[in-house]
Amino acid sequence: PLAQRTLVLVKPDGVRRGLAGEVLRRIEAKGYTLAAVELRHADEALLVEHYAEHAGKPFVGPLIAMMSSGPVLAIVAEGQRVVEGFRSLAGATDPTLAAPGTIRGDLARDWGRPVIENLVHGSDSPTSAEREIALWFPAL
Ligand code: DAT
Ligand code: MG
Repeated sequence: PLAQRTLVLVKPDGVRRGLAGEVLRRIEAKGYTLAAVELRHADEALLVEHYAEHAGKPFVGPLIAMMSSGPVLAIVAEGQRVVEGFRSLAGATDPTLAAPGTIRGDLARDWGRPVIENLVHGSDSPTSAEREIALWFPAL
């Protein structure tokens, strides 16, 4: 089967805490290939597009504010079933409940605003992955 790609973001909380390298390490240790890695400060327009599926939900305002509070490390990872594979590495959305052994379970917690500071984003399907990669890395 052909290789697949996914978009991973180390969110500003993760970059601020010095965990960008640890996330890259876990992606590489799992055996996926890095196709692109770039530190960038996302503007609001990009984030509104990125989170289009959540438009109108109560957490989207605070989410976009958090995501634009500092630089993110944007990563394109590649390999068979990498979309599912990275979601498995990342763990459940709520970092308080994410299983130990996962990125969120091991490295993230609730700091007073439930769920939102969960360290990483990973595309949720191959279709979302290609849409998100086109947004973040138009040249790829
Ligand atoms: P995931 O990032 O696991 O794919 P999602 O796509 O449902 O989760 O939500 C996108 C992000 O929005 C998530 O990483 C953190 C934030 N979020 C989701 N549900 C939330 C909630 N109930 N309260 C606060 N933030 C939330
Ligand atoms: Mg999602």
